[in-house]
Amino acid sequence: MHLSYFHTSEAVPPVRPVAEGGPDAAVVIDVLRATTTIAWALENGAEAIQAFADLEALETAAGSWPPERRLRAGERGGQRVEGYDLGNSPLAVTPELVGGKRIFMSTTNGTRSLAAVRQVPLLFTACLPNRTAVASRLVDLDCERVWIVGSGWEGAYSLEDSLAAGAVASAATELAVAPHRGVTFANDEMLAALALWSQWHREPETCLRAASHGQRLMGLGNHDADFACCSAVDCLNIVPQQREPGVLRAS
Ligand code: 3SL
Repeated sequence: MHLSYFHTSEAVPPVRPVAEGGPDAAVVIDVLRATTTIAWALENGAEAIQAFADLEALETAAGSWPPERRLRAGERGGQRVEGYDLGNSPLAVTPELVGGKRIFMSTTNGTRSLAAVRQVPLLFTACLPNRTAVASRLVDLDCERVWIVGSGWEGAYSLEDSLAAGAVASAATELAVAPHRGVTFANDEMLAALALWSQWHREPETCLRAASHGQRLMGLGNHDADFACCSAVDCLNIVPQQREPGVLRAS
């Protein structure tokens, strides 16, 4: 398995078909907080997450869904979009609220990263809670060229997404032993992410709090429970997977 890491949706190269050397799998990461919220929403029984880069498209799609079976989740600048059912906290997607419902979701950066790689044949989302589950799926499927894509913040690097990219790569390396073909690293960004994981793996929450987006969230109010949830490594087995364009389901 050949792993590449791209910090943001803006850094992702044009997606080519697999036959022309393009990726057969992509893993989107937005530790704080979109992909953590996606994992918990599916764990707690949401029917699917339908992700949108912009709110206008979200409104149109949500409008054609039965109101009793939909929730609209919108976040901009770390805060809930006015009038929406949900913002972007993994604590808010409780079984009582999301069970059986489709969540129409748009966030500042995470859903843009999903849009950037939606043509890749296998598309998963990862966060620290499900990083080994996702790595194990990549190994089991014998994926060859995998793009791990962070979300960053409006085009800029983010520490916490790189930490989780390193966490996924580290788990894949441990799991891809014989008879699997092992793991190689395709770019310096991937190697740097692994170094970051090796530095912080014993205290991931400290890393999330030190990161610029962690600081931004703290500036907006008390997010202690979000930090604890987003840094809880390997507590989920769920693997969110794109089943139709933009639609993620539990797998
Ligand atoms: O940038 C994003 O997509 C969000 O995850 C940011 S926040 O954590 O909801 O503020």
